[in-house]
Amino acid sequence: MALQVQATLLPSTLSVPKKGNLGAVVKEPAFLSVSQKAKKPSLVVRAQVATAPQVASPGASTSRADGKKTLRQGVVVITGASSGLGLAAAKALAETGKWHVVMACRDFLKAATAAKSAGMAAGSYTVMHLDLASLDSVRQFVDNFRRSDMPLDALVCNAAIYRPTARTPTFTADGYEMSVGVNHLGHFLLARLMLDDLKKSDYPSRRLIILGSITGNTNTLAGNIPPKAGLGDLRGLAGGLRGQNGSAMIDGAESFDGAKAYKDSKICNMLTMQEFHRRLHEETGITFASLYPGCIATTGLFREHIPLFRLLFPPFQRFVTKGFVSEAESGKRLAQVVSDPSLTKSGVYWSWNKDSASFENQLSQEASDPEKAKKLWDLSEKLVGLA
Ligand code: LMG
Ligand code: NDP
Ligand code: PMR
Repeated sequence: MALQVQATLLPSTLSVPKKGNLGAVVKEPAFLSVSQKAKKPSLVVRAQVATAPQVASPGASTSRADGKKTLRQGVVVITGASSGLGLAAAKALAETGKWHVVMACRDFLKAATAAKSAGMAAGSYTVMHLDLASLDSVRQFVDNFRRSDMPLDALVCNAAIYRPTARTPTFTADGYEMSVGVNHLGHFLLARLMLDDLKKSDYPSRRLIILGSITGNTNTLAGNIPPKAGLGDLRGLAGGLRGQNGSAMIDGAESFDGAKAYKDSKICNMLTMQEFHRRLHEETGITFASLYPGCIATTGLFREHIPLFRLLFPPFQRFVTKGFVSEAESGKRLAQVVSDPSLTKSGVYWSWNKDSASFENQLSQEASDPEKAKKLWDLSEKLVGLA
C-alpha cells in the first residue's frame, strides 16, 4: 500500500530510491522528490490508478477488457509551479485526471504547501527540486526525473523572475545575470536535455511549451512601455553576461536594467521556441509553442516592484487596459496549450481574445527573427555547456 508523506517533512528527511535499486534510500538534497501519496517512485505510479481509474497510469500499457485502447495518463513537468500561473495550470491539469503533474520547483516545501492549499488531490502530482539558477541543479533534476521512471509527455518552461527595481545585477551559480540565467539559460538547458525524454514518449501529442509575453513584443502598446526589450547584436550574451569587464545585459549595454533584462529574457524564450520548431519539429513530431496568457497582475512576479505599483497595477490592468486575467483563467489557458487537441500546431505563439478564445498571435520582428534565433541558440549552447 502506498505510504502517505506529509508535506511538512524537512527536505533533508525526504528520500527517493535510485533506479534499479528501489530498496536503497538516497538522502541527498539534490534528489528531493516526493509524491503526496507515495514514498517511492514505483508507488507514485501505482497511486494514479487508485485516484484516476478511468485513465491508465503513466507509462503503463493501456488495453481495456473490450480490446479498445484508452489514452494513458500523461505526465507533464511544469517549472515554477509553486505559485501564480504554474500553480494554476498544475491544478487545472491535475483536476482533469488525465495528467500527472511534476512540479519542478526551487522551494520544495513552498510547492508542497501550495499544491495542498490549492486543493490538488494527493497522488495527482509529484514535487521535484529544480533551481534554474544553477545548471548543476538542472542536470540533477533531469537525472532525478529519469530515476522516477515516469515518461515525459509535455514540458512547460514557466518559471521566471522579474527584478524591476534592480539597478545592479545579481548572478546565477554559473555567473550569468540572474533574469536571463533563470528565465532563458536554465530553461534552455532543461529543454535541450529533456527533448530526449519527449522523443521517447509514446503519447499521441508531445509538447514543449515556453512562456513568452506581450512586453517582449515591441509590436504592441505594452511592448513600448519603457524600457523596451531589445537584444541588439547579442554581444553581452556572447561575453557571458558577467557584468565585470563586460556587460550583464544581452545587448552589451553598460548599465544594468532589471526590467529590460526580464523583457529581453522573454524575447529569448520566444526565439528559442521557434528555433526548436525549425530544427526539430519535422524530425520528432513534437509540438513547440509559446504563449502570452494575458496580464496576470496579481502573481508573485511583481513581488520586487514598489508597493504603489503592486497596489495600482491590478486595477489599472482590469479597468484601463482590460488586459487583466485571473490566475485561474490563465491556468486554464496554459492547460489548453498543454492538452487541448485543437492546439497541436507547432511554432505558434498563442494568445486569447476578450472572449477567451485562443488565436495565433503575431510576434514582433525581433522576436521572430530567424537569424537572431540561430545566433541565440548557438551562444546559449556554449553558455550552458552543450557546445
Ligand atoms: C519603468 O517605469 C520602471 O522605471 C522600471 O523599473 C520598470 O518597472 C518598468 O516596464 C517596467 O517601468 C515605467 C513606468 C512606471 O512609467 C511609465 O509607464 C510612464 C507613464 C506613466 C503615466 C501614467 C499614466 C497612467 C494613465 C494610463 C492611461 C493609459 C491608457 C491606455 C489604455 C490603452 C488601452 C488600449 O510606472 C509605474 O511604475 C506606475 C505605473 C502603474 C500603473 C498605474 C497607472 C495609473 C493608474 C490608474 C489607476 C487605476 C485605477 C482603476 C480605475 C479605473 C476606472 C475606470
Ligand atoms: P510567479 O512569480 O507567481 O511564478 C514564478 C515561478 O517561478 C515561481 O514558482 C517561482 O518560485 C519560480 N522560480 C523563480 N526563480 C526560480 C528558479 N531559480 N528556479 C526554479 N523556479 C524559479 O509569476 P507568474 O506566475 O506570473 O509567471 C509565470 C510565467 O508567466 C513567467 O514565465 C512569466 O514570464 C509569464 N508571464 C506572466 C505574466 C503576468 O502578467 N504575470 C504575463 C506574461 C507572461 P518561488 O515560488 O519559489 O518564488
Ligand atoms: Mg503594462 C495596453 C495594454 C497593456 C497590457 C496588455 C499590458 C500588459 N500593459 C499595458 C499597458 C501599459 N502598461 C501602459 C499604458 C502602461 C503605462 C502606465 C503600462 C505600464 C506597465 C508597467 C510599469 N506595464 C507593466 C509594468 C510592469 O512593470 C510590468 C512589466 O513590464 O513586467 C515586465 C507590466 C506589464 N504590462 C502588461 C504585462 C503583461 C505586464 C507584466 C509583464 C510580463 O510578464 O511580461
